[in-house]
This record gives sequence, C-alpha cells and structure tokens, in this order.
Amino acid sequence: MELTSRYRDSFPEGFLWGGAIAANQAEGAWLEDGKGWDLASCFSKGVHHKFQGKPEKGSYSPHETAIDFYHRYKEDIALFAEMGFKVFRTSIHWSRIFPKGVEEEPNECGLQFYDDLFDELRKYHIEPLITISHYEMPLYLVEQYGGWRSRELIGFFEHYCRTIFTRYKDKVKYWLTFNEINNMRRNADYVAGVIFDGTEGNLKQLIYQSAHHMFVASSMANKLCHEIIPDAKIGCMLSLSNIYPYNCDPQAVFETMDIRRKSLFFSDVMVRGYYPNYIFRLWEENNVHIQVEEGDLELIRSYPSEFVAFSYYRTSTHEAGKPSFFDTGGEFSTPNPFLKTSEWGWQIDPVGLRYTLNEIWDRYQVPVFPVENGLGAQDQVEDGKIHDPYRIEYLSEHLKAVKEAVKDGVEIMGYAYWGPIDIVSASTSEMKKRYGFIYVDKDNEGNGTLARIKKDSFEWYKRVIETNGEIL
Ligand code: BGP
Repeated sequence: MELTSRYRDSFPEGFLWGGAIAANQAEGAWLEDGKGWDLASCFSKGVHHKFQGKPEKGSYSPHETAIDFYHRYKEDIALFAEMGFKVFRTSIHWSRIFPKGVEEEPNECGLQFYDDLFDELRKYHIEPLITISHYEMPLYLVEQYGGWRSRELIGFFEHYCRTIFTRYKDKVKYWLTFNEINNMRRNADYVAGVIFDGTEGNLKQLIYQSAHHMFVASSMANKLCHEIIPDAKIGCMLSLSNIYPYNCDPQAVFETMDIRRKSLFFSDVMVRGYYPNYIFRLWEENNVHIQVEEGDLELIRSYPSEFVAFSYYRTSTHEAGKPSFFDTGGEFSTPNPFLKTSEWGWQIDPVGLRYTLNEIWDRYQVPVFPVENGLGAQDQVEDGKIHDPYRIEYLSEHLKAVKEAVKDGVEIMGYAYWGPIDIVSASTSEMKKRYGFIYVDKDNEGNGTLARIKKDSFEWYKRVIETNGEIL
C-alpha cells in the first residue's frame, strides 16, 4: 500500500491569524490604579540606549501614555475583530499585579484590568496569547535585587505566575514565558535578563548564571501552568532573525553556525530540557561556573517548553573574523547585497522566514509560532488616509514564505503580525517607527489626538484572514 502523504498545500483549519503587542509599548497609564514603577518606563530613549532611570519630572516620556491602550482597548479590539483576528498577543505588566514584585497580595485593580481585557477578546472569539514578561519587571526588583542575577527572583516570578494562572485559567490558554530570552546573551544592558546594573567583572558569568535562573523560572512556570490550566499550551519565545555566512569560506560558515548556536542555546535548554555539550567549552574558556541547586536540572528536564514562538524581522550575513552586533531586530554584521533594507536599516528577507521556520522545526520537532514579524516604516497621512503598499508587500512576501513552510511540512500554530496598531518602538521609543494596520495619531514628541485610522493594509490583512491565506 502507498504511504499516506502528509503534504498539505494550504494553511490548516484553525490557523491562528492575528497580531502582537506588548503592555509596556501600548498601555500607558504607567502609574494608574496601583501600578508600580516598571523597568520599561525607564527606557525613554529605547533599549538601544543605556538604562535611563525614572524620567525627570516634566520631561516627555513615551511610555507614560503610550497609545493609551489601557483606556482604549475596547475600540482597538473591535478593530482587530473587524480584521478577523483569531489570536491577539499582548503581555501582562507584572507591576500592575505586584507593584514592587515582592508583595504577598496582588493589586486587585491590575488583575481586574486584564480580566476585562480578556473578556473583551473572548467576546469576539479571539484567543489571548499572553507573554508573562515582555522586556519588563517591577523596578523594585531591578533596584533591590539586580534583576535575574538574583536567584530570589525565581520565587517572586513563581508567585506572579501562580496568581495569573489561577485568575485567568478559564480565559487564557496560550502562554509565553520570557520575551526574546536569547537577547540577553549579547548585551547585558538589554532588558531580557535585566542585569545591566553593575556589569563589571565577568559578564559572561553574570549572563549565564542569570539565564540559569530564568530557565528554572520558566520550567517552574510550565509546571504550574499545566497543573492549574491542564488544557493550556506554554512556550518559550526567542528572537530568531537569522544570519547567513557571507560567502563559502568554510571559516565563515563555521563561525556563522556558532553565532546562531549561541542564540539557539536558549531554546536548546528550554525545549530539549538539558544543557548542550557545546556550551561547556564556552564556559570553560571564559571561566564561567554555574551554580545550580538540587532539583534545578530535574525541573528543567521535566517541564520543557511545548512550542517555540519567535520574532523574525530580517537577516544579515557574517564574514570570517568580523564582529557581529545585535539589536532588537536580532544579529547583524555585513549587509547582504541581495536584500532591500528598511528605513531603520533592517534587511528584508522573506525567504529567511521560511528558512527559520524549517530550521526550528527540524531542530526540535515541536510546533513553531512566529509571533512577531512586521515592517516599521514612516507613514504619511494624506486627506485622512494612509497608503502603505510597502507594508502590504512586506507582509504578502512573508506570508507566502510561511505558506511555503507549511508545504515543507513545518507545524505552524499561527502568525501574529508585530504591531497591528502603531505603538512605541522598543529599540528607540519612537512613535514614527510604525508597524500598524491601524494608525495612531501621536508623534515622537507626544503631540496628537490618539485617534485611530485604518491604513490600506487593514483591508488587505482582513482579506488574508477571511480566505485563510488563500489570497496573498
Ligand atoms: C522585538 C521586541 C518587541 C518589538 C520588536 C520591534 O525585539 O520583542 O517589543 O518592539 O522587536 O522592535 P522595534 O520596536 O524596536 O522596532
């Protein structure tokens, strides 16, 4: 008899089409209803700059009101529903639930806000996909404990997770632990690991010890999630914009593999459930000694991530012996002459998305979920309209690539476009770096009515979802 084919040439039924934002880039209301100071609000110039601390009184800070999603989420969710969203990714602002991060009792107003938000999504049959920590934490935990360098964070995080899982167990079935956890490996003043304060000494030691704490915390969250919400799925989230060898120099090819593997180290641990052999050489050569406690390795092994969610914006190339750099878009080094570049210098590469989807599926054989992909561009309003053919082209080409990956046999849970509504940029805290299908009337200095206007891409994405990706 003939072997049954698993080939499919279209997006599966139930494919989770939608979009993604993060609390700190959208909500505003930064100290409202009992919320405490959070880390992200201390990056008024964006995470590409050093930690800037609490903004000075009277100075403009983009996070203070952001796009006021906190008060306008009903209007925004109605627009997402109009586009036909099946999934909406956002994050919970930890400091709304625990203003300092160390309290026993949660802040009821904060919990109620997310209750209402999730109810609103459910009203339209939109699945919430919730990042537990998206580049932020209560500032108190940074100032008093130095972020994830401290093992004590595991306990605070566990309490936070238990609280939100218990509260939202009937409303949220898709969870992610840490946003772009692998971004902490290159630059300690990035916000993924929150260990930038006092990074003198052996930085690699600090990064990998903090990562160990986060691995334990993540597995702890996976365990709790399965206990409290048995029908939920919980995954890890990485920045997986890709990097190619610049040429066929074997040295460039090897070094590129090695750069990529240092990034994939994080999912290697979180999905496979153990530390891979190659990391011990790096630790040996850099005098890194990781302290583990009894039960840590067992926990990591027993409660791995069920799926790999990731951001993908671009690719770059690597030449033998050249340094590579890093920003919120991922790794970069030598520009690729075959690719066009966005206004913010990110090289646009749809094939790279297909490549990445295959790479991750082949490596782990667990479902994959691109939960961030999009084009940041400056839009012009003309007669109250925004024509954004460049965004439609970007999206069309990337979705064709996702469809090719479906045909390749990759198990893909859905696609969440980054920034379906304009929000504050993470890297530069600008408003003018716009990703949205929905324009928000606010500029870099904070002027504007915050009115929402549909761009041309709004109708385009709506049709994609309506046809389940048949028309791209
Ligand atoms: C990712 C972050 C997001 C997001 C995105 C785009 O690294 O997870 O929070 O902002 O990058 O980056 P930017 O906003 O800098 O354009």
